[in-house]
Amino acid sequence: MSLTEKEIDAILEVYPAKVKRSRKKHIIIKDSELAHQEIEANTRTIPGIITNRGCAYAGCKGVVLGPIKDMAHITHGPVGCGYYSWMTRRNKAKTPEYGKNFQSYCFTTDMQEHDIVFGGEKKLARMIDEVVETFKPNAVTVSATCPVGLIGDDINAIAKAAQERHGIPVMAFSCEGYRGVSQSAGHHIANNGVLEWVVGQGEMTEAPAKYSINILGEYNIGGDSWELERVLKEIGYHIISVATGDGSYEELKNAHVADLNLVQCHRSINYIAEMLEIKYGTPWLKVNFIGVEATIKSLRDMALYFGDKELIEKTEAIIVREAARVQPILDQYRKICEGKTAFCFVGGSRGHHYQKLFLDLGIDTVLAGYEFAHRDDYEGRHVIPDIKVDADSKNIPELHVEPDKKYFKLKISPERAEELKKIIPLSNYPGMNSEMKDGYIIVDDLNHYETEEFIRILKPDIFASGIKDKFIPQKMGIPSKQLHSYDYSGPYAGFNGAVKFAEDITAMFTTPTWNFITPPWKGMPMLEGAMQKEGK
Ligand code: CFM
Repeated sequence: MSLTEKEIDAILEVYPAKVKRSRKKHIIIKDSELAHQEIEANTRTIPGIITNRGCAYAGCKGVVLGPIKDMAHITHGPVGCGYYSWMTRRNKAKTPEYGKNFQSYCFTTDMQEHDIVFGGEKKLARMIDEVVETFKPNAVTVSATCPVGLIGDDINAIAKAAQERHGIPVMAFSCEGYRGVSQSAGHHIANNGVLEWVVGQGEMTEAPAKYSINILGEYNIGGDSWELERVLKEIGYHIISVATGDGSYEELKNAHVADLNLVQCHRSINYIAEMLEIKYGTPWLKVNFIGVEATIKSLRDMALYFGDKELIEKTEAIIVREAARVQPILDQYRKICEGKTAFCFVGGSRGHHYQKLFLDLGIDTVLAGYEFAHRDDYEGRHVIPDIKVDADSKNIPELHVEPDKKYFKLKISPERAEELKKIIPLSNYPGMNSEMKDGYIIVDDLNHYETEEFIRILKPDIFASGIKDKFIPQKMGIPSKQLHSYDYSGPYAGFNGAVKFAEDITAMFTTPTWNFITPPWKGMPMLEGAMQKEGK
C-alpha cells in the first residue's frame, strides 16, 4: 500500500502556504527510478506543530553522558530537567564488584528564582563539593540547562576550579536546551567532551587481547547490550568499552587501544567514531543488531574485518547454533505477524534498524522516519559534503582533531581498508532510504497531525514510535509499540531480543482489547453529498 504525491498534498493542504512548502521537503515517497532523493532534515521544527523531538540537554546529559555509571552527572538547572532525564529511558547498568554505579541517583542544583536572579555559580560549586565528598565518583559532569546559558553562569570556570580542588575530572557541557534544533545538538556536544576529556586518559598502549572492540552508540536500553555482549564474548571478542550503555569512565578512558569500533547508533555517536579514526587510527564498522538477519550480517562483517579463519569459523558456528535455536520460535510468531504493515518512527537510528526486525516477522514498514536525524542518516554519508551548515549547526563547536602523538596507531593498512570497504560498511553508513521499498513513505520530524492523517489513509497494523505520540494511535485502535524505552520490556537486540520482541508484538496483535475500540474512520461515511432541493 502506498500514497501518491496528490494524497500527500491533500494532507498538507490544511497548513498555511509557507508551512506546507516546508513540510513537503521533509516527506518523500521512495522511488528508486530517481537518481537521488533529497530530504530536508535537522532544521527547526515549525512553532506550534506538535513535534516529538527533545532538546539539546536531553541529547547530551540524557542520552550520551547519563548512562556512564561511575560518573556523577550533575544537572545545573531547575529540578524538572534533571528529573525527566533520570532513568525514564531504561538504560540499564550493573554495579561491578568493587565498582561504582550512580545510575539510581539524580543530581541537580535545583535552581530557584533566587539563583536565576543572582546567579547559580556558587550553588553549583557547593553542589560539586557535596557530590564528590559524599559519593566519591570517578569523574563528574555538569550539564547546563536553558536558564544557565541565559543568565551566563560560567560552568567551565566552576568545573575547572572544582577539578583542581578535588583532583578528579570535572567536565562542563554547555548543552542548554536551545543550543540546537533537537537533541541531536546535544549528542554532538557530549561526543566532543567524551573524546577530549575521557578517551585517551587511560594508560593502555596496546589492546589487552585479540579482537578488541568498542561498541559505540549502544545504550543498553532494556538490557540490549548485555544480549550482544553474550554473543560477542562467546565468539571471542574482547569488549573494551560500550559507549555508553552500562559504560564507565574507567573503561572508556582506554577506548583508544581497540582494533575496531562498532557503530550501532550512527546519529548519536558518529562524531566520536570519526574522531577516533583520525586521532587513534581505529576504523569503525556500521552494524545493526536489531533483527536476526541484521545481527547475522553484522557478525559476519565483523569477522571479515579481522579476516581470521578461526574467528570466521567460530562466528559461523555460533550463528548456526543461535539461528537454529530462535528460528523455530520466531516461525510460530510469524504465523500471526506475517503480511501486516508497520509505521516505524523513532529518534535517529531505530526508524531504520527496527525495519529489519519487523521484516524477520513478515511485517512490512510502509512509513518510517526520524525525529532528529540528519540527511546522511536518510541518504547515506556520501551527502555530508553537500549538507548546508546553517546558523543552528554553527552553534555547536566542531572539534579539530589530529593524530595523537602518543597513541595513534593504524589498526589496518589503508590498502586493506579500501579492499574491505567494497564488501563491508567500513567507516560508512548508507542510510535508511536505500533499504526502503518503492512507494513507501519517509517522513522527517513527523508531527501529531500528520501521524493521524497517515494512519487514516495507510491503516498500519502497528505503530512503532515513542511515548509522546503512542497514545493517539492506540486510541485509534492501532497497537502502539514504544521503541525508545520498549514499554517496560526488552531486550530487543540480538537473537534473544528478536524473540522477546516477537512475543511482545504478537501479544499486542492478539489481545481482545481491540474488539472494544472503534477506529474513528469506521464511523465515517464512504461517500459525502448533499440532497437536491425539491423542484431544482
Ligand atoms: Fe541513537 Fe538511541 Fe536512537 Fe538516540 Fe533517543 Fe534512544 Fe532513540 Mo529515544 S541514541 S538516535 S537520542 S538509538 S533516546 S537509545 S530511542 S530517540 S532512535
